[in-house]
Amino acid sequence: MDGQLNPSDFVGMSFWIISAAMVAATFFFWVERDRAVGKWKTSLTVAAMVTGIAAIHYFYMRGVWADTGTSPLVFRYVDWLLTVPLQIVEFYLILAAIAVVGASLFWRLMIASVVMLVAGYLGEVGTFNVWGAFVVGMAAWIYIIYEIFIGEASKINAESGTEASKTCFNALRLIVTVGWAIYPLGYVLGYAGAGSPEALNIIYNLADFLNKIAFGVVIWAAATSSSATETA
Ligand SMILES: *C/C=C(C)/C=C/C=C(C)/C=C/C1=C(C)CCCC1(C)C
Repeated sequence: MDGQLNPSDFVGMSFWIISAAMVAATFFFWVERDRAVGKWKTSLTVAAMVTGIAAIHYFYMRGVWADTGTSPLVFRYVDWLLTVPLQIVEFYLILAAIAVVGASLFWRLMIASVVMLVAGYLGEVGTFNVWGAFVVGMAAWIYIIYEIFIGEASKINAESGTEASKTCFNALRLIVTVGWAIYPLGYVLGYAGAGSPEALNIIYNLADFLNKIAFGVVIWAAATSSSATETA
């Protein structure tokens, strides 16, 4: 292969289109930061960091796919290891804006997200049994869901949240539950039976598009809503 993207290669084209969307989203969050009030400004900065980091990785991953026709596995996980913890930081920032939040909650969420990703990586590269690693990754994800629906994070949101912060928190936890569920689906379709790198990559790509951009849009909506002044 000559490194040129074939327009009929829909997986390759999805890398391309999402690169453009990530760049556009980064500019959007960055510029809109001016309209946000108080502590919400930092949240928009972090949203722009997430899509910005993803944009760089998407440009590169598109090249790997076009050149080799194989999954850009290492760069995918480097991207996730940078951006998923940043999204965890977002959750924490929203809670920290409304209440005094212990650092242990932050670390529990952070460690769970890293365990989830490291397990997935070791399963995908074949260091661990692919399904054993999957179970470990699922358990870590389910722990995060527990924390934001039932655990301490959910209690802080319910007790101290303002209208804007609650709407934002509730939308973000929906993304972490429903939006993030697309990833294990991609993993299963990528490795069950004969396995399919096409299915794996197209599903991961769509999931990133949704979860990184929608995540930022939810924060943007809260940051620029009139009630955001409550937490300024
Ligand atoms: C911007 C990137 C994001 C939000 C990536 C999220 C990735 C996941 C939620 C991955 C989840 C996985 C499991 C729950 C089981 C093991 C396999 C993974 C790593 C794909």
